[in-house]
Amino acid sequence: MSIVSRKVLTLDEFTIQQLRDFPHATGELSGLLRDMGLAAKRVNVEVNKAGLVDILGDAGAVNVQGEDVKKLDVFANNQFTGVLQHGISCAGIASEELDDFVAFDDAVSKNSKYVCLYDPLDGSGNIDVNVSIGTIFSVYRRVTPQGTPVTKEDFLQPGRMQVAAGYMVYGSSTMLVYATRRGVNGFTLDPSIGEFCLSHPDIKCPEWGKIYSVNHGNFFQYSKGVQQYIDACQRRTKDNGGPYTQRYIGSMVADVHRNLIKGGIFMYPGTTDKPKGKLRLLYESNPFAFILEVAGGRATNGKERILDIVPTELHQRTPLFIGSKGMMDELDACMAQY
Ligand code: P6P
Repeated sequence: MSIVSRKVLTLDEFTIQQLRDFPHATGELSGLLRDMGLAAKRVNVEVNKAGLVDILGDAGAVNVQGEDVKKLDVFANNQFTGVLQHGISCAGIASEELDDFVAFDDAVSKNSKYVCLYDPLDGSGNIDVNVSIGTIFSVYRRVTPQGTPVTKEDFLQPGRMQVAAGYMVYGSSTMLVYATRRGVNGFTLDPSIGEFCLSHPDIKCPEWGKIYSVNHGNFFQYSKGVQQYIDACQRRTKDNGGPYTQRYIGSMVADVHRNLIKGGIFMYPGTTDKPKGKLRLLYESNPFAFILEVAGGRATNGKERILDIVPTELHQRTPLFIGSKGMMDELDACMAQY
């Protein structure tokens, strides 16, 4: 019998194959995910050129093609907003780059059943030192009637209502990882064919890990419980499940992606200066919380499950503790003592 080479599925093929298992699905969510993949490929091209900004011109300049050079995060925002607005699956968006949400007003979009929220380019401050950066996105079914313009109510849903969430990491390779309730799957961009290919099927977060990620510079601004947990991480030895390694590169997508794959915990706690922390609930913490929970991990704000928080405003912040279940349970035990 001839040996059939293992078929590597592209993102498009994978999302279409998922439809085969759900014959009643309209394919809108699959279409939205493919749209996000298309925009990510365009963003990836520009991110990879970022180091040439002196040659290609910085934001505000006019490049050799006579085009206005935009800041990369503005460019990224325009790419994601554009593909969703011109697709058939999304009725409106909210973005870290925009003060308010955008209701798409054409008839096709108004009749779509999903809304999407994203941080189009998280960690963009790391671009000039060539550290991995990323895009983070979240998808909800709208709660207002199809055919009408979306309202803020469609965006202020608790994270447990997400139908999908994902991220792209523009690093040594470019990956797209997304979760639905059926599982978490990772795709790596193959530049030779310009397609995201299934490279990490059915990702599970290890129940334990040895990596803890936190900004030690804020240590003395953290609560006693957080300080206690960090201290316990540092005291781990080979005789009690350690030694642990501290890894924190200041780019949430890269830090959380690594901990998802290898096991670990990522913390952005509240501080005395910023009690709510720095990270946004709707388009940073919620998407990652959904992904980690589907993969078997946990995510809290130090007191409650991130996905249960009922949002009150688009850009609200939250402390975030996320990662391997065993490590999160241990953190809870520390926090409960104080
Ligand atoms: P700090 C990037 O600016 C970001 O939003 C996240 O990607 C990252 O985890 C965090 O901020 C780093 O913040 O205060 O530790 O430099």
